[in-house]
Amino acid sequence: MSSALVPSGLVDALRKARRVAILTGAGISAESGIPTFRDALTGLWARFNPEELATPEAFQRDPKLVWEWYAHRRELVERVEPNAAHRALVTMEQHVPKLTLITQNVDGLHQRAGSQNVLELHGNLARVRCFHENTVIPSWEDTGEVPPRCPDCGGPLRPDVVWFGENLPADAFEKAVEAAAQCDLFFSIGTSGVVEPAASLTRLARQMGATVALINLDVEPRDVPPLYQIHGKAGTILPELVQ
Ligand code: BV8
Repeated sequence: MSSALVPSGLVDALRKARRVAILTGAGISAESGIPTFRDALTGLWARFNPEELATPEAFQRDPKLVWEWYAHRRELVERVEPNAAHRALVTMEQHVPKLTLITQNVDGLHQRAGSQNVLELHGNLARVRCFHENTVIPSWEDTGEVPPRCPDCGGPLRPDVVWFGENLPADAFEKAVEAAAQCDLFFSIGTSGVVEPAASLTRLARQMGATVALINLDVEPRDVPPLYQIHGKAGTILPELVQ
């Protein structure tokens, strides 16, 4: 059933869709209390530009600062819960024959909400890996050093996220490209579409003839298929869409 928030054409497209692909960004976690990348980070980190901290060069220049930035974000993520938008995508996944959830977020909230088929294009800040060997390190001795040392090679540990200038995990991105190219219906939810190559997935879906729906706070409303632009909060719109 359509509502004032969701165009009836999009409700129909979702009902008929065989394959749905979804790209999410920081905006879908905003209502859980996690600042988006583009918002000035609050408090201690407000003076840093994320794009300057989220790089291998920043880590090599000041590993302690970068490690502590991620430790701060990890603690924040541990304190918050998935929101109604994350939960609505779990409901959608249960009713669509094939749904691929591609996220740029590193907060793990889609998995905590219960989404099963999640592709993490930019890693996950709950995981840690060796800076030299790139192996994921499940646990390490807390010697008080910041960043902690790799138990295998003694080098520094780093968050298991993709920094600017680093390649995306090839398997995840290949699957994301395949899902975007083959879907009937593509959602871009809570992303400014600035960061590549993630942003290219929305363009690919459109080029391949999918119906595309953008859900964001900074889009002009549009409901002319095959492109829908829905202005508003993901936590309000998505539950309406899947009800
Ligand atoms: C790559 C993990 C190949 C870390 C992230 C020069 C040299 C090298 C590369 C480049 C270069 N120039 C450009 C590039 C490409 C670069 C890039 O895209 N740069 C940008 C700045 C232009 N990309 C890369 O480097 C990628 N790798 O290209 O490899 C390569 C390799 C070597 C050399 C050349 C090429 C790697 C990119 C991954 C970076 N890592 N995250 C961490 O998190 O710390 S990206 C990070 O920023 C996030 O993961 C996310 O992807 C991105 C933030 O974007 P959004 O999620 O969209 O968030 P944003 O705040 O921007 O927007 C939020 C939106 O939500 C807003 O529109 C808002 O209106 C909306 N919103 C808010 N609230 C709500 C809402 N909507 C709905 N409801 C709400 N309630």
